Amino acid sequence: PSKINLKDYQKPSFAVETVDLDIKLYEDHAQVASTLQMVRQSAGDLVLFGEDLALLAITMNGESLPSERYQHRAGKLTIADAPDDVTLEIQVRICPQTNTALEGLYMAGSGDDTMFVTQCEPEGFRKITFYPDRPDVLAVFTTRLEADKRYPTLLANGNLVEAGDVSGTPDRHYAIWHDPTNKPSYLFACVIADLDVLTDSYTTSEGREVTLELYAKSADIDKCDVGMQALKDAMRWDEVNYGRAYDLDRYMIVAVSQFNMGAMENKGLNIFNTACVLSSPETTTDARSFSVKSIIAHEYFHNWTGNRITCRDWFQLCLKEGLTVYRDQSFSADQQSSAVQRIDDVATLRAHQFAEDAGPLAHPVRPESFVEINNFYTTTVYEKGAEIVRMIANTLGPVNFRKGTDEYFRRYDGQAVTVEDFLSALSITDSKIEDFIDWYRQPGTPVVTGHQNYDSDTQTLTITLSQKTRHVAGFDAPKPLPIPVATALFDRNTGNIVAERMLLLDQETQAFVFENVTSEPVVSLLRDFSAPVQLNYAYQDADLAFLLEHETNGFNRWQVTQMLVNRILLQNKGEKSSPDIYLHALAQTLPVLAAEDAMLAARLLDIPSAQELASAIPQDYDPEAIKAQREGLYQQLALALKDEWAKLYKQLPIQAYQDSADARGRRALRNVVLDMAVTANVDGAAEWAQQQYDNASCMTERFGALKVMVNHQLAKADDYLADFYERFQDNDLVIDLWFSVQASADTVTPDAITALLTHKDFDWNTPNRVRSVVGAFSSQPTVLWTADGLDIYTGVIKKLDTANPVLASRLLQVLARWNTLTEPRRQMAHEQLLDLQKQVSSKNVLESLESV
Ligand code: HT7
Ligand code: ZN
Repeated sequence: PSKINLKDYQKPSFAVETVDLDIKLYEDHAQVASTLQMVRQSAGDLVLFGEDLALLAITMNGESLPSERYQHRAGKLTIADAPDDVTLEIQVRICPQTNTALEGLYMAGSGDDTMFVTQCEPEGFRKITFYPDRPDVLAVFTTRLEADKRYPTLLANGNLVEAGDVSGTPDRHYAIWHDPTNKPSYLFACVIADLDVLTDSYTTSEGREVTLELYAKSADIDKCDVGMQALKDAMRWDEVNYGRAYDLDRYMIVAVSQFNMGAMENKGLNIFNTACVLSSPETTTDARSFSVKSIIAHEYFHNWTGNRITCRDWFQLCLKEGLTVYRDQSFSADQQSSAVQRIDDVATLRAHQFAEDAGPLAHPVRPESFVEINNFYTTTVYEKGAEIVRMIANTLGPVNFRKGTDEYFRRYDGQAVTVEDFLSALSITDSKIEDFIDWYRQPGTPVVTGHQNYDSDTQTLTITLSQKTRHVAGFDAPKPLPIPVATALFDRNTGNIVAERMLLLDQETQAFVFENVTSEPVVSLLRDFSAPVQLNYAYQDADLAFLLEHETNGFNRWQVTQMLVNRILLQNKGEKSSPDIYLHALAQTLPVLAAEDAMLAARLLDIPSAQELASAIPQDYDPEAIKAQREGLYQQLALALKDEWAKLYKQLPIQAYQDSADARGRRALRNVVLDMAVTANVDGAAEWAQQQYDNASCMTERFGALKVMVNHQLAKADDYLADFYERFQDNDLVIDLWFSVQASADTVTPDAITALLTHKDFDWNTPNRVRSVVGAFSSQPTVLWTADGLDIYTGVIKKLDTANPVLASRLLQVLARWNTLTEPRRQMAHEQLLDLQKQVSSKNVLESLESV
């Protein structure tokens, strides 16, 4: 398959003014008729893309187009010598009923319980009809849908214009929708289904009355309130924080159980994975429910950052995704403790993005070439992209950042633009912002090293910082980047801050001098994680313990505990820190913090996952050794605070369910304490788990208890697993939890995974179910990196390669760490991957395998 390069970008030769689509759904196929009004913009052929389509007829300006007038090859239909004004009428036949790739128009569900939905980003529209399917072609769409009346719900983008019975066929009906906004084809959507709807309304700051509709299966309609409230909160938040109001009279969200990712921001008609929109206390954990709110907000925020201003080409994906993730993170930080939000965002970045940037799949936030764009919906594009926007926002400060975003919306509304355009608008108050372009171009996580020198005679403190980014093969030698390092100096005696500055490290090495420092302070660097870098500063462990006590916000306190843990677990040039200082500091902090901020207290007990630790090991990674060290430290922590667990657990009794930040914090801490207590063998702790399960007021408590029982193989674990299954067997999302708690268990075996993959409720066609076993299993490196583990894992990839290449390729990316393993695991993994290469054919999987 051929590579597409950013440098080869060319404007389309034709613009599309209007599109009329007519989609008729039948029992075993669909017929799609389209009329495109096109106008020449520049010299060149008229190019349409199409995949998996049977072309039935094509006319140009009213006349049938003979086959010698066009070329149809490799997914492209090219018409040379087209006139300047063109009306194309195209008829195709597609088969949504057998579309397991879940791109284009596809059927979800089975038997009598089916629905039809679309997924067009990035290149799914070309599986519906021939079209110039690229994000810089914007058009006004009118969509007519026709189907059997057993699908009463007919939805498409925009406003409903007309609906009625199809004359002559009493079982069929139709609806016509018109979307007045100019949009790229990747934002097209339609739904043909039998759904219930939760309706609400919202009045925008501009006085527009908007109807809000959340569509779900009737059994799920009682789980839509959280999502609806989040939508209204997001609409208000965008008006207040960015001055952006909604622009149509209707906003629809549809929940579907078979979906490749989380959700999709189609104009006025978002389509959501059920896992990312449904929420109820009895069936949804707090963590999931919180993420429902942020995903609803994310998709809503795309209406301005993505839909009204879109990407010129798919290389610019981070333009909409990085900015929108930054916006959803900021929204979520306003809904809970901002420290905990930052902790969770940084933990995700460090666990996944740093690993990606350290391995063979490293790529710039704005890639320069790809074979399959679906492979670039990565944590680098999304999360590192968001960190770049955050650095820009922090550098500008709130007032100038808002001036910059206002300018961005003013200049580019209705256009398809680039990262350079974004930076040029953001830099109206400070031209140095344009220097951030290198962050978009250069792969690899910069490593910042540093030390300090205090001179008591001159009362100056000099902090020397250096940066180095690894040279990733295939890219230019790395340049120094602008790295904002938020810094504070703490007086050792009083614990107060004596100076606070944002240091801008933009050269290879720089010295920063602080004057009038009367005694040697403790330096706190990279506060709030001011840049996505790895920091290796010459700290003493005691300084970190000091900062744990005195830092002024929860995030910075968490960050120093993580630094301490890393020093204990990961070899630092041959030396490892002793855990004593860490254990002592936590023993002092935890009891007080538990009463003040339970959620933060729970996070302070975090020990990075085995995968995250692995990502910091460049070679000779031994999964068994890492697991043993990690568990060893966890055990030491549990034992060091053994006397606390019973006290804390009693202070956190089960109460009637509440959805407040405080109640969520208490539930989170209770689950962590329960696990610690069982680990430390506290008397009666196994019974606490059973009682917590039996008396649970919500899923967070019930599932937390079940997880502890399964992970620690408590005597009654199997009985409780059976009870959980029995109680929730009709709820797919809860059964996903049942699969995942077993597949990710500390004690899982390859046989147990095989049993789950062959369970009667396992379903290869439902990505959520596949992820609940396969994704969960990949969190256990000691099992994954064995001959049997790899056999199972590569078997899954083979199975999905042609059925669902997007999912197969995403799952495959986990294996990118093979190269760092110790022998003989490394050799074994390499052989398995070479063998896999011979047995797969999708360009998605082949491209990932080539880089891996
Ligand atoms: N913009 C969307 C990205 C996306 C996607 C979503 C669902 C299914 C397949 C998909 N391919 C790409 C999601 C987002 O970032 O909001
Ligand atoms: Zn997005």
